[in-house]
Amino acid sequence: MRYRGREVGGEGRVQLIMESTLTARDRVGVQDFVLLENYTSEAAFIENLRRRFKENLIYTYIGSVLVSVNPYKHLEIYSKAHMERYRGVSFYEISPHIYAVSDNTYRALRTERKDQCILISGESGAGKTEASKKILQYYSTTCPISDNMSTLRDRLLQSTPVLEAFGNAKTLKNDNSSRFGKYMDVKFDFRGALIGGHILNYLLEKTRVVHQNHGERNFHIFYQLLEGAEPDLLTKLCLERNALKYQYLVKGCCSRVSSINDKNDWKTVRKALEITGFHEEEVEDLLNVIASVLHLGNLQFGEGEDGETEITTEPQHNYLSKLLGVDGADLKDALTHKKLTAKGEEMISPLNFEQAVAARDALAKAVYGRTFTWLVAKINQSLAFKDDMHNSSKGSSSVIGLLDIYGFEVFQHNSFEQFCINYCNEKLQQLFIELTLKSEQEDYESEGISWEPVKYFDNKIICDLVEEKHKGFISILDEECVRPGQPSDISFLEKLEDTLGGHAHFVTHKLSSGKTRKAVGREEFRLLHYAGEVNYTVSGFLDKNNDLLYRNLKEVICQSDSQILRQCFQREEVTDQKRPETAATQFKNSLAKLMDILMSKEPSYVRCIKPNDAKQPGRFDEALVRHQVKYLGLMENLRVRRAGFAYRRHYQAFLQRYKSLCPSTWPNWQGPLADGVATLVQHLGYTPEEYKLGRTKIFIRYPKTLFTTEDALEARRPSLALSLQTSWRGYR
Ligand code: AD9
Ligand code: MG
Repeated sequence: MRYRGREVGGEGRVQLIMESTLTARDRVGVQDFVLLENYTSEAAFIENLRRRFKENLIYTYIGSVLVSVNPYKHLEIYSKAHMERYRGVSFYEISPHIYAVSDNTYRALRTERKDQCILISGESGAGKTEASKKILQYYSTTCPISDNMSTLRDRLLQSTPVLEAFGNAKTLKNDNSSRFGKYMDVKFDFRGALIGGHILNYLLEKTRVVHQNHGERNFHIFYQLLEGAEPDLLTKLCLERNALKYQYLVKGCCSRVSSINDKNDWKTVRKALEITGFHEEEVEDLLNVIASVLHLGNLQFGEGEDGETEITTEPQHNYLSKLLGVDGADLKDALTHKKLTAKGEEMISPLNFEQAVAARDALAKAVYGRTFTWLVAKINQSLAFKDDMHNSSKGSSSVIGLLDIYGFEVFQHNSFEQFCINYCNEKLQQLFIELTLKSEQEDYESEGISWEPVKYFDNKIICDLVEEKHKGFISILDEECVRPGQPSDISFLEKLEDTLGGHAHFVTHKLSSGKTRKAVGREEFRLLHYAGEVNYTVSGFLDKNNDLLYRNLKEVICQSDSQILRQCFQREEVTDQKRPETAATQFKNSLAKLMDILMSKEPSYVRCIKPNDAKQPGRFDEALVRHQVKYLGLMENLRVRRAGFAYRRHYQAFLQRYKSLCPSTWPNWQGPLADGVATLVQHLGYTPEEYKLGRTKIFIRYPKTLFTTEDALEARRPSLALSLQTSWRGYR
């Protein structure tokens, strides 16, 4: 086999040649699962992954899908020299890499002039965020940059540490777990130069601000601030350096993590804030808000002489009103009373102890959550494409979208947050099915190509269970939240049982016979997700879905001196009598919009696999990997890929590109396009086994066939072939 394209040199070429010899193949496996002899065997699939993993070859293809196994150690494969090796080189000419996917997507954007997206999926800790960072680094380093956007490169890269500081945390699954979903558009002008970026963020796990499970931490920024800030700054924020002093930081009993250096990370984040365009006053304002959350956590309540709840920690209250920039007496009132409107009249009623604690926590969550959204908006301003400066490229920009969401997760106790995260993963899996397994097979059908269908599990049934109108999980939850009377988490569970009782993927204690193996507690329900069974504790679902913040607390914060808080809490919200959308419905709607965005683009996939639960290098837990291979549908993916055709093109495009290789089609073919393509491939010597002609497209079975044709084109017209390097995508 001859390898075409630019000189890849160095390790890339050596490895490629090694991989093509039999002994090396025995040792390092095959770089594309399509080449596996026993491709229907799951054991052979896993053995191939294992061999490669042991040799530090963490990337393998299934056609154009990249499978990535987390090495849990630094590998010397991400240098600038490595990036250079992948530039302009087709998929199959060089070892699999995240840079190959990045480059291929970029070239597809340029040659096909269609927006692209890269969807990164896998469970918590599988390496999604790291993969998305590598892609961003690749574009920032290798793509040209628009003249008057010279700082964009740094701003794009530095947006990551900022968002990770505020939106990531240590969980039991991952020391740097994303607790928000992130979709980022990287924008290019018509010449392929970087011109900007835009981030959409999805549902931050706000509960973490006030509570962490054992072995977990709050968001990184709190610890970074306490460890890294200069003494003067801490004094100004009325903080002590010791994280153990803060109630919101001690719930998980794990303020220090061996893999994390909070002090260094603080320096990185401070610098990153500067680079991404935050002014000194804004940073000051931001840190005031962060510190005020910590003081809120230390605010305590007791019973006053009149029997009413009152704040018993006066110093904390003073710090708080100073840092929030609000009137102390108003804040005190709002934390211990609620304002109700009954029959057009306003009434003030005192909160009992539990209600005051809940109001305090709700304020902490709202302040933090909205500040996070503000942060994303600020970063977007700094990455914004300045349209007026770029009149020449107006209207002709294109984007590559990067999706890095929170991965599927199952803990000992799972609540509303895990429900949302896992639902989000269901949606992403559904998209994968729609766009690969299903559409691939539909394409054969509509083109009239004979085809042995591949069976796969379609998780649409679970998506419907969650989101169907009126009888889906979220509808039932929303209805229970507004029901008059005394709705509770338990009454919600009963409603679920009544409505979803017969569903194959829903189980409760009462309904548990035969559907699952593990027991379901009386206050739990179980969803049989595509990625595994998860028991959810129903407690807290109603409150978290309502996400209620008393109106009088909002009123106080609206009047804050803080610019950030005034932008986050606006007057209209207090006066608006309309009931806001519940958290689950907002999330559902934002995911639906996200799916539309992704569907409008040409997708590429990175499927991340976690090799062990201990976060350790070198350990490959076969059972764990097998489970992921199963639920990610990788075997089905491979079967569809193997049984089918690696490449397809509309007749017009195929003929246009290769017509110069055949005297009968050059310079112009006059007859029907299908006949022209048939004449061309006959001249090129394609065997019937190698290709099929559909209604509108030619289907080519093996990459080799196309490589040979590309080689012929290159030999004939070297300059043209290089400039038009085919974007080599299996699922096109
Ligand atoms: V979660 O759903 O946000 O909880 P991710 O994003 O899938 O999860 P992440 O990318 O954060 O996982 O990876 C977890 C850890 O694995 C990282 O902090 C690294 O320590 C490690 N990792 C992941 N990918 C790589 C890699 N390519 N090289 C080295 C890696 N280490
Ligand atoms: Mg992540």
